[in-house]
Amino acid sequence: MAASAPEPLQIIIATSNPGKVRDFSVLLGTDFPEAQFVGTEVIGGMPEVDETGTTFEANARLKAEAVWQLTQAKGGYAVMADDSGLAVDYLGGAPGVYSARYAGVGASDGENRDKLLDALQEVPVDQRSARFVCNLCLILPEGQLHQFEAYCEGTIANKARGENGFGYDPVFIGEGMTETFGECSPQEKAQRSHRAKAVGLLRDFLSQQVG
Ligand code: ITT
Repeated sequence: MAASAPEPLQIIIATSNPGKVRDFSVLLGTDFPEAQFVGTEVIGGMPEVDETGTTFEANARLKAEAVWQLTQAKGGYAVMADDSGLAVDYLGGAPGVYSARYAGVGASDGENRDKLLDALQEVPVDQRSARFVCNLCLILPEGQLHQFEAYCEGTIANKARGENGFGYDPVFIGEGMTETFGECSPQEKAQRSHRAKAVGLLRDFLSQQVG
């Protein structure tokens, strides 16, 4: 009798950010024969997690562990959490892990962007370098933990441009580009973003696990 194909790994994407979900839907759509990605609805929604870490790695782990604990009643799920943000050199790496709450807890993306543009007013283009950071924390059903971190270099624009993406996309110009990520299509962002590169590392890992 022919051996049956292994079941794909079911991976819960542990985020409450709809912008990340949209990015992941472009990035995870193809090329993942080893895995199936599902939302947090399978565990009743994303829990509140206090992001008390001072690194992207620590906060990604806090989120992944909180969701992994909730899967234990059902078993069988892997979990992937994303902690990400923008590090601006002129600001000593700020907003960094505080990117989502740069203008205060509950601040909108627009308020965070305005605060950043204010902080960089009059700063010349050659001092506006920045990078997006993405740390993905994967916890396998049996509890083994793996983390993947990637970066996207760029500069901060003088004003917000474009309606696409989320967060700081309208003020971020990727290296070698003239448009902001807010002016790029989701597919163009997916060719170069920090999240795309981290997903590439995850893809390599998963294919080695199975291969
Ligand atoms: P979850 O914790 O539920 O995933 P969150 O928005 O709180 O959602 P983070 O703590 O990782 O997630 O904060 C990420 C922030 O960094 C996000 O709110 C944006 O402001 C910014 N950011 C991260 N990736 C980005 C991207 O691809 N484009 C624009 N801004 C991004």
